[in-house]
Amino acid sequence: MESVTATRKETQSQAAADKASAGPTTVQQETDGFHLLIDALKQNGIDTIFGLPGIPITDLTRKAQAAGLRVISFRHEQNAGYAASIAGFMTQKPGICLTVSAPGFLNGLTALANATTNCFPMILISGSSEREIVDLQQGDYEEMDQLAIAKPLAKAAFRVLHAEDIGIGVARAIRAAVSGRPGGVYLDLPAKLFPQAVDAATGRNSLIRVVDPAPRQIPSEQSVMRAVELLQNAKRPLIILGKGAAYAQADADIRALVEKTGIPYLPMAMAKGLLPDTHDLSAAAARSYVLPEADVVMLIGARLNWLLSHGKGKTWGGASPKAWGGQKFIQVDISPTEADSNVRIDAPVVGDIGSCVSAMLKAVDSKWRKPPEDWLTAIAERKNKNVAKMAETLAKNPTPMNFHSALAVVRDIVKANPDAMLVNEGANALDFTRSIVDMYKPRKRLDVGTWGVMGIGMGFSIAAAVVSGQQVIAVEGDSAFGFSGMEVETICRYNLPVCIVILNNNGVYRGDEVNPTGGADPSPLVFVKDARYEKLMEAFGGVGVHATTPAALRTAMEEAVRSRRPTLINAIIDERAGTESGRITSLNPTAKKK
Ligand code: OXT
Ligand code: ADP
Ligand code: MG
Repeated sequence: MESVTATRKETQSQAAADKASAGPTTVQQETDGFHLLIDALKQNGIDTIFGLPGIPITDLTRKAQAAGLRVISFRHEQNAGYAASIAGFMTQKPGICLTVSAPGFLNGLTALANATTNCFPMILISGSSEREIVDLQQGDYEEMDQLAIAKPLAKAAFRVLHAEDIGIGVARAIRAAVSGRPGGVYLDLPAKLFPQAVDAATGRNSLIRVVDPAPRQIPSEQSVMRAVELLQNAKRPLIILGKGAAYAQADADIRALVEKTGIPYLPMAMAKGLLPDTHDLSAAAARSYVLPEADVVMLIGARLNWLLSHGKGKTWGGASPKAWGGQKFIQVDISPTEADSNVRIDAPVVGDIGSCVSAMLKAVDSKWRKPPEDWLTAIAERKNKNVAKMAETLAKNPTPMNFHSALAVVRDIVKANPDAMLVNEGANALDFTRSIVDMYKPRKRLDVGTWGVMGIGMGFSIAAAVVSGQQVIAVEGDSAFGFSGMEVETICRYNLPVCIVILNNNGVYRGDEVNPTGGADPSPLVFVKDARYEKLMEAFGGVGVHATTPAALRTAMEEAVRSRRPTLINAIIDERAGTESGRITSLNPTAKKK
């Protein structure tokens, strides 16, 4: 097949020679680094690049667009990086982020590290400066040894020096990003590589269409039987679904396993909706009851990290912060080294979640006994009590609005639009949304993830809209929004159906703190009071709404969903409504000296 972007070029020396001999013109088919990279990505099903142009990749962005790739151009590389990473999570294909050298590369690097931490497949492709000058530290334009810097933060890092090796470089990057435990990969492309000419046929032949980039990893039969036996003999079993389970796209089998075994489950934040949050077996509203009470816990694509209190301590019924609670654990994970990282894993099941869950389903036969009724009843009691308490709080209509009264509206809008993507960041804005807004379908909730990182908001929203084509609702703390707020211009430029709801309480956690010295500077935790964030959206042609009541918020959200226009709703929340760090106040070190 002819390379779609191969250049037909008459070499200068050949042309000169032909002229001199006045003989017939010899034409040679050539391609170059620019086109080989584009062809390599296209051959591997990559259809979108998230990036920011400049030396040495400006022309690459133009040529990629000309070759039919979608190039989404951002205002800051960090947001392009977050977009790429979440596109990877949504599609199981590595999301591509393209940046310039040194500062652009560093701007993208936080997102790459975050992708690796969260097990999202992405490839950060950065142009870099001249190797011989960089290596002798002679002060090149944007000089930096980017490969060395990326290595400890990426799952893998590669550099390509010759255009003929681009195919191999891209293939290696794709395999590294998506096989086994997914992660972030860095691909370093020095400026000189792009214009390197290569004979078109040689170039074509150097490209690789990666076959089976994320091969299934079948668990051993013994590990499956060990796990199923442990579950069957449990008196108080619990399943915890993590974002690895959401990533695996084994939705029907996961649901069947929960329903066939009849075991209650707890979804981690980004696994919400894997089964509808309204499912009878969801124990989300009884979290603090089920964790210490369960006797056998099966983790599917979830790590026993800080979000699960490392599997020990009070949360799990342990007597002291380091004490184990006595549960037995089953861990289904693709990484063989994850087991025993925090507490003993009695039954590791190592493999891809699709294969593991389907093997377990086969092992759960007609003789399967559902969990004891008293366990299910005890959970239902806790759950109903919490749900009723929540319903009471949500029904209140205080002035000014608080998180609950605003989120009651978001909850209704999401319920009415279950295909909408929900992006969520902040502290209180995050934690309240997680427990109030039910999700109904898999991979619809995208949030701060393993690092609790602020700044994912607009990047995730843009990728969610571009990849899914669905309406996006971004529920943002006012501080959280500030990290990526300038991307509202990007949202307007590409006319994306993104509705941003800022839960604006005038600050980080709360807006009512004051400078203890009585000085003129404000507290480090507060912002300009009554800031009119909606005007930022209006500046670029989108819809801005200032909403001070749940009714106004509802009308604005309904209109945003109906029109699919870029919309920013500045929802004014009582500045005294939040708590320090939301639900994770206990992680704040407290000073010994008062
Ligand atoms: O069982 P109990 O009784 O305990 O009740 C639980 C459930 O059973 C119940 N529940 C329900 N009840 C009724 N109905 C339903 N449906 C229901 N569902 C659940 O509700 C409770 C709570 O349930 P949950 O949430 O499941 O349980 P819990 O105990 O909270 O779970 C524990 C965790 C750890 C799993 C959970 O809390 C969690 O996932 N937390 C994530 C926390 C997180 O990541 N936070 C973000 C980071 S905070 C901080 O770092 C911030 N910074 C610093 C910063 C960061 N992060 N990044 C960068 C780059 N720079 C700086 C900053 C600057 S946040 C922040 C900005 C904050 O200001 P904003 O203005 O943006 O935000 P506001 O705070 O709004 O002002
Ligand atoms: P959460 O934050 O939701 O608890 P984590 O990010 O801690 O989830 O855990 C995700 C886990 O899922 C990781 O340990 C990762 O190795 C695993 N994982 C990711 N994809 C797959 C897959 N396809 N099959 C099996 N395990 C996977
Ligand atoms: Mg706030």
